Parts: sequence; structure tokens; C-alpha cells
Amino acid sequence: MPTVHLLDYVAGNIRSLVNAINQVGYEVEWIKSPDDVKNAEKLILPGVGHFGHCLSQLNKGGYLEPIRQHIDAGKPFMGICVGLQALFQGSEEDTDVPGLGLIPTRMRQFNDSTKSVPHIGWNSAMNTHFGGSTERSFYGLRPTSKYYYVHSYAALYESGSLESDGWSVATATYGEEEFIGAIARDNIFATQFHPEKSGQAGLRVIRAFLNSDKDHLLSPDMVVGKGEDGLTRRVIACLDVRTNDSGDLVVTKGDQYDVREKSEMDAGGQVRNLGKPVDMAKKYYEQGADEVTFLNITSFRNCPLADTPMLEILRRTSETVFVPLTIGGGIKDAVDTDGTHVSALDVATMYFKSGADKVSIGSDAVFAAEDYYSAGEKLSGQTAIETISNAYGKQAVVVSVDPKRVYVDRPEHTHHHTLKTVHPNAAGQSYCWYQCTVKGGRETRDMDVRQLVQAVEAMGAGEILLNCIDKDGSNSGFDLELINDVKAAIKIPVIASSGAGNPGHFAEVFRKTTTDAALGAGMFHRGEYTVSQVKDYLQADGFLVRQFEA
Ligand code: 1PR
Repeated sequence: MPTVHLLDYVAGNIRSLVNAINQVGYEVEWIKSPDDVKNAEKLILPGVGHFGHCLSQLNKGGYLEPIRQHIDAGKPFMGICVGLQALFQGSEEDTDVPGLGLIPTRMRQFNDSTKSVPHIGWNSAMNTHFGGSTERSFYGLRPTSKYYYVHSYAALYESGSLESDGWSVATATYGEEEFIGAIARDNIFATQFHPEKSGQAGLRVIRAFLNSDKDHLLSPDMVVGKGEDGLTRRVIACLDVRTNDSGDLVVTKGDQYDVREKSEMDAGGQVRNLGKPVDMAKKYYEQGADEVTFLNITSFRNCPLADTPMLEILRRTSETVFVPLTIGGGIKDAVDTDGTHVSALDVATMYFKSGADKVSIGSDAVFAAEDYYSAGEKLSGQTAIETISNAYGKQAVVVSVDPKRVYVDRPEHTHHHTLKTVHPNAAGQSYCWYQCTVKGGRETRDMDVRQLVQAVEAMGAGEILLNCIDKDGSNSGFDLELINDVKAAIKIPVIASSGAGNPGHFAEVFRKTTTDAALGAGMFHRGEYTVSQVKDYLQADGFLVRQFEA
């Protein structure tokens, strides 16, 4: 097998990139010291998280000069995400740390007064020279394809300036801002998106780089049907995984979090078994799921270190599923079976090394938020959210929220934030607040959902997975009031979850709320609808979606 050299200098999910490289027929050689760089013919510089952290690590490790020499020698170089940002002069994210300076501009933060930041999801990379007589593209990029991005800082596009310096540029648009999605000149190629997480479209880009397939003519169908620019509506498939009564890890699904079969013969029935986690994840990937989330819903009782099957599930899934994978359940400080203390950061590291791109924190986030408020809204720096976010970047930290509706007669009857609902309860009460729960909804806390999401945003969470216990498994549609209320309180993206029963519910949540993504579970697991049916429905209804590329 031909080889490519990969520089693994910071924490991150490098496993997916290795899997993607193997998938297109190349083997990885690791660069373990600056001296190794000169042995590289083709070099990939990945990077995720904080610009200053990544660049200082490279600098401290003595890698910057060898990378510069590799590029100057005209050898193939590919930067991914922060690996693209490193080519620029610097970034607003950390003004003290310089980049390689090949491009004399700086990365800027997206404007968060008009949209959620980070920018997370599938967007375009369209050649700016596209059209007219130059219907060509570079490194396998197609105007009809979508690619997976996750970043808060971007190289905002200024028409023509880079092109006049000989760069080929492909851009994407987020809200009102156009930014650089990919860039190439001579032996240099870099993408802001993650090709290893961008399905077949991304694998094509990696393959093109490795095969030095720099320039190609687009076929007429790709030109005529030139894709629409912009962030697509993200549809996520969620697999709740737990051990069943025979000790196997199965995908299950609850009704209001109760996962046992309701049987008249046996009041406490068997754990509902809806299939095998790895097979189901692959099936949803092939149906066009934009992300797959695994929630290990028993791990709050067990130390996840002993929970090796979940790691194996991730390892196996990441070999064939090239979209982002999230893992939740038991991400917290833990004590291993031999009594060793293991930090939440170490637990998360295990999952990242096994192929996860994000971890999702549930109960521990509620406890951390309680401490945050008791300390007068001061950050301790010690919470799972803070430590993982600092090490891996905020995009790697999702907080999964499990709220329950509580009705009151009047807003002044509670010290919590209430809303007036259009769905009064049987007693005619039309005000409610959303109470946070822990341990899979089994324990309620004196905290409302708004308090929780604001606290975790302050701690550095990158995204909220917003469940709703009242709606879970109900097939009655998402809780639109809850979603709008949470969206109004924070700037980070929100994934609407709980209640999806048909494709129309996805259209409804995207039309009536500003949610950034929507998640379904039961309707997919029971085979009532496929993810592709949801995408088709959304597309027919005028929403921009990404369709699966074979
Ligand atoms: O507290 O950090 O260990 O995390 C535990 C995680 O497991 C949390 O994310 C929590 O939401 C989840 N969890 C715990 N118990 C259950 C349960 O069902 N008994 N599942 C559970 C949560 C809810 C959603 C579900 C949507 C969509 N599952 O993930 O997928 O409600 O369902 P639907 O489309 O069928 O309505 P920690």
C-alpha cells in the first residue's frame, strides 16, 4: 500500500482520518518527531479545536520549520481544519500566536449576533472560478456535494484577492458570511471542513489529494445541477444502547425513558431490543444521516472503563461510517474497577481514541451547573465540560439535557423561568417551566432548563442536545415551545430531540423554531420511516438538505 505521513500533535479524533485514508487505499506513517517530516513525501496536517493551542503545540514540538521546508520543497501538503488555518498569518482566536503566514490574512470569528456559533454541519465548498469557460474544480470538490464543518473562526472571503495570488478557492456561505472552505496552490491543499467526516464526498477529496489529482473537469450534470450554497438542515439518528437481560448491548428505545416492553403477562417486561448498534449506525449512514449519536443509557450505573463493548462499537462503527459520531452516557469522573480514579477528561479521551468526534454529557452537567450557581456564576476550571472543552475544543462537547414539564397556575408560583403554553394541562394550568433531571430522568433537580443551558454555555459546551421526557417516544412531534425558549437563551447550536414520529415533524421543527438540527430515534428503529424519507420530505418542502452520496 502507498503511504502518507500524518502528524498527530494534538488531542483529537485522528482515528477517523486514519480509517478514511485506509479506505481510499493508503497506509499511514506517523510523524513522531520533527526529523520524521523530511521522510514524508505526502504530508497531512490535521487539527481541531483552538488555533492558539494547536499552533503553540506545533511550535513547541519544533514542527513549524520542518513543515515550512516540506512545503517550500514542493512536496504535497494537505491541511485539515486548523491545518488550513495554520497557513494564514494568524487568528483572532489567539492573537499572540502566529500561523505559517503563507496567506497574509487572519481568521475571524463568525458573527454570533445573527446565527449560532460554532458553525456546525454540512455546507458547500464551491469553486469561486466555477462557471463560464472554467467549469473545472480541484481535488475532487463538487458543487453538488456537501462537506462537514465545525468551527467558530473562518477565513472570510474577499473576492478575487487570493485568486490573483494564484490560489484556487472554494467557498461556503454561513448566514450572511462567505468564507473559505478549501484552498489550493501548487503542492498545497487545505480544507476547513473535515473530509474524513464528509461521507463519500470527503473520501473523494482525500483520494484526490493522495493521488495528486489536482484539477478536473466537471461533468455536465454537475454543472447544470450546480448545488445550492449554504448550511443544510441536519438530521441525526440517535441510538440508545444498553445491556439487555441476556447481557448483550442492544439498541433500545423508551417511552418517556421507560425502555421495558409493556406486557400484560409481565409488568416489568424485557428491555426492548431493536437491533445491533454497529449495523444500525451503518444503515442510518447509508440512508443519509448527517450524524450518529450513541447514548449508553446504562453507564451511569457502571464505570465506563469496564464498559469496553461501547468502545468496540465506536471502533467498528468508525471504520465504515464517515459522518460525525457522538457518544454519551457516563462521561464524568469515575473510579475504575481496580479503584483508580479516572478523570472525565480521560474517559472522554478513551472515546475519542476509539472514533468518537463528540462526547455528550448529561447528569454531570447538571451537577456542574449547580456548583456554578452556588459559586456565584464562577467557573472552577475543573468540570468535565471545561476540561474536555479546553483539551479538545468546544465543538467536541455536547450537553444532553433531559427536562420535564412542570405546570403552575401563575409564573410567580415558582422562582424558575416559566413560559405560557398553548398546551394547558388537564387541570387548566397554562404556565410551565422545564425541570432538569439526572440519571436518565429518574431524579429531578431544582434547576430549570434555561439555567442549565446558560451555565454550560459559559463553561464551554459547544452544542445542546435538547431532549424532552414528556415527548420522548410519543411520536407526537417535537416540543416547539421548549426549543424556542432554549434557542432564545443561548448562542451555541441546539439539536431538537424527542417526539419525532414522521417526516412532517422535522419540517415543522425547522419551520417553527430556529433549531440547528433535529434528531429522531424510535421512528427510524421501528422501521416506520427511513432517514432518506425525512430528507426527501424536507427537500420537497423547500429545505436545503444533504443527500447520501454512494
Ligand atoms: O447522565 O451523562 O450518564 O448520560 C446519560 C444519557 O443517556 C443522557 O443523554 C440521557 O438523555 C440518556 N438516557 C438515560 N436514560 C435514558 C432512557 O431512555 N431511559 N435516553 C436515556 C435518552 C432520549 C433521546 C431519544 C430522543 C428521541 N433518550 O436520546 O433518543 O428522546 O426519541 P424519539 O425520537 O423516539 O422520541 P449521563
